[in-house]
Amino acid sequence: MSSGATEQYLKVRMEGDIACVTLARPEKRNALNNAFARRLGEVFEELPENAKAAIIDGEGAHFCAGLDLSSLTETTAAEGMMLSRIWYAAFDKIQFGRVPVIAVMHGAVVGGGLELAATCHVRVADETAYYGLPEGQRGIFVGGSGAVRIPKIIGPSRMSEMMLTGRVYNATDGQQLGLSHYLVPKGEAFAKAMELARKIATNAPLSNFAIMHAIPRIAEQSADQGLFTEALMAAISQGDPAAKTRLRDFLEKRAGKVTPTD
Ligand code: 1HE
Repeated sequence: MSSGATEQYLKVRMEGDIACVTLARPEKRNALNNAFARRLGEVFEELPENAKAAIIDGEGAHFCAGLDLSSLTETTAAEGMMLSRIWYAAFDKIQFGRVPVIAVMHGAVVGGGLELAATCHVRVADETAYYGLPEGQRGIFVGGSGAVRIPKIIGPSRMSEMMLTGRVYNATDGQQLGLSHYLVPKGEAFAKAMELARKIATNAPLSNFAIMHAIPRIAEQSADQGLFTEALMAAISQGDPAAKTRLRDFLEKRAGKVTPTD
């Protein structure tokens, strides 16, 4: 259910077949409270039919300052548990939704903001981006799926160290660690994300679905089960008419070759 109070925090627009979702609470550095997090999930559930990829960015100088800390001052343990469940549900709708999602990161990508970025399939940063998990300093713990998603990117040891010491990684470090897949000059991340989104949108929808849904699940399976799941997904995608057309296009010299980038 959408809430009038949170509508103003999220701006959604279509650029062709790309859905652009902007966190728009710059006065609080795009900090997410419960209603905001819930609405974010709903937006991804309700993406327009014609959307083939999506981009999340943040208004102002920062991507996202994480959890709105004012929402924790009076909460009980039981309410805290429910808060996490709201974030999990919302973030699942992003990671396991209908279309691949690209995060555009600049400025602070911290706490729940990093958890949100880790949920996205592709992450583009500009050189102002920095990454931190200040939960240790705030007396709390990650609660928006970061303990599951972030170690898959940087490893549990590095995540623990970040949280224990309050270490902040800059954009160059973040690129080396895999927190970003692309690092571009200041102000150019959205354009890069749009270029990538347009490329993703030209893939066969079933391939995109398999990449988003099968790869993270196979990573959780034993090798034996993972290979079985992979073979199923490969067989289903190969059987799709879109695959047959694309394979023929290549064999009959109508499709591009794989070429090195600059
Ligand atoms: C906030 C929040 C927030 C800013 N909750 N209000 N996240 C953090 O611990 C990060 C806390 N924020 C910061 O360290 C800084 O605000 C920033 C580095 C992100 C930005 O600094 P700056 O100088 O641009 O802004 P500012 O002056 O610090 O903040 C502007 C306003 O936003 C100010 O409110 P105002 O009423 O005084 O104008 C801040 O209080 C407010 N603000 N960040 C609430 N996070 C599901 S569990 C996830 C657990 C976590 O995410 S823990 C990490 C939380």
